[in-house]
Amino acid sequence: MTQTTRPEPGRPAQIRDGETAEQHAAFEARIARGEKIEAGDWMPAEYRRQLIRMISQHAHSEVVGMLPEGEWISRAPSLKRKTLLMAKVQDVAGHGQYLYHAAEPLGATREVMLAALLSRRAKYSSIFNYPTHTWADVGMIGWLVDGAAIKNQTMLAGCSYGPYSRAMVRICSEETFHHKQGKEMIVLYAQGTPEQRAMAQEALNRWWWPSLMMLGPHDADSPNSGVLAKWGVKLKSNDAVRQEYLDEHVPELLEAGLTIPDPDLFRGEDGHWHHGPIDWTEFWAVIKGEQGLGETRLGARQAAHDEGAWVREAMQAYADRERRPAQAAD
Ligand code: FAQ
Repeated sequence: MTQTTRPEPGRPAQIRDGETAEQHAAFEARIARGEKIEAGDWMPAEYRRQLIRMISQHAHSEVVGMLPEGEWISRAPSLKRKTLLMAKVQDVAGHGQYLYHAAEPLGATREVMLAALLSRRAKYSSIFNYPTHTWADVGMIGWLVDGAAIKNQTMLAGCSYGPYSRAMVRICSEETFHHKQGKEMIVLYAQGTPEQRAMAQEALNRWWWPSLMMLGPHDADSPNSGVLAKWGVKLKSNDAVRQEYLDEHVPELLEAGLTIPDPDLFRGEDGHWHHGPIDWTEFWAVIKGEQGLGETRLGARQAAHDEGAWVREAMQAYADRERRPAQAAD
């Protein structure tokens, strides 16, 4: 859809063939005034490309994100926990829908986006390639993963692209419920029997570092951040969001009586919590599917896609019939 052109000297790389500096200036003035950009408005090709990349990857993350917790629906320890988890997983399916809808008017069809996921050309969040070993992982995903997602998405709710921003408002309000149910569960286990305490601590040991990684590489290693910040999509950097996540979650986890598995963690004189070095080798290996459950997750998505073929065919047949001009009864 977009063409990569060699930038002329003095011409910003984001101005593509067929676009003018005046169009860019008018577009950036709209963003500076706090206006939302809607799907039918003029936008730079690079803004469109970045939004499709980011929103489709976000949608894929929601869809793949149903798998680690979905595995536990049939093994939930009580009716209450089962109904909460079913509601959460259904919400997450809905989040995927809102997000695909936000990307579609930009020119990305659902078929193309799903094909990119299934052929491993599109990414989805690294966090969902980690396994869920015990029921406490379900609680820890709610507390940490939804907690990190909310920090990132509250920021994105203010982004310049209207459909994404509005989807984020609704998604964040639902995720706040997911976050609370996870935290409530882990706090209970952390104060429970020795077995429950051990289960909660082991889950924290597994999810702590991946939850820090899911907010993206350090700012110096984040190639997309510059243009996304310039055009009002990312209002905070990866490290700034990670800092907010840390400052909220570290005191709460400690208060729950849990030990954070980072010997270098400390609270600085600046009042902020600072973590030790993150293993970015693991992060990239997990994203590439060289480590973790990437193949298992995509295998499950492929199977669901294949098994759903008859539903897509039936819907297409219905849509075709509805589009046909009314025929005479005879
Ligand atoms: N995993 O230049 P940056 C959830 C890639 S939703 C995989 O910093 P950017 C709900 C990145 O794509 C969780 N890849 O990239 C839930 C780029 O590669 P590319 C998902 C990652 O876009 C909870 C490269 O690294 N949330 O959890 C990751 O400026 C519980 C360089 O990075 C969203 O998608 C990663 N973690 O910043 C569901 C939010 N991080 O594409 C179920 C929207 C980076 O150039 C249960 N997305 N990469 O080939 C964003 O805010 C941004 O895309 C970031 C990354 C912040 C994730």
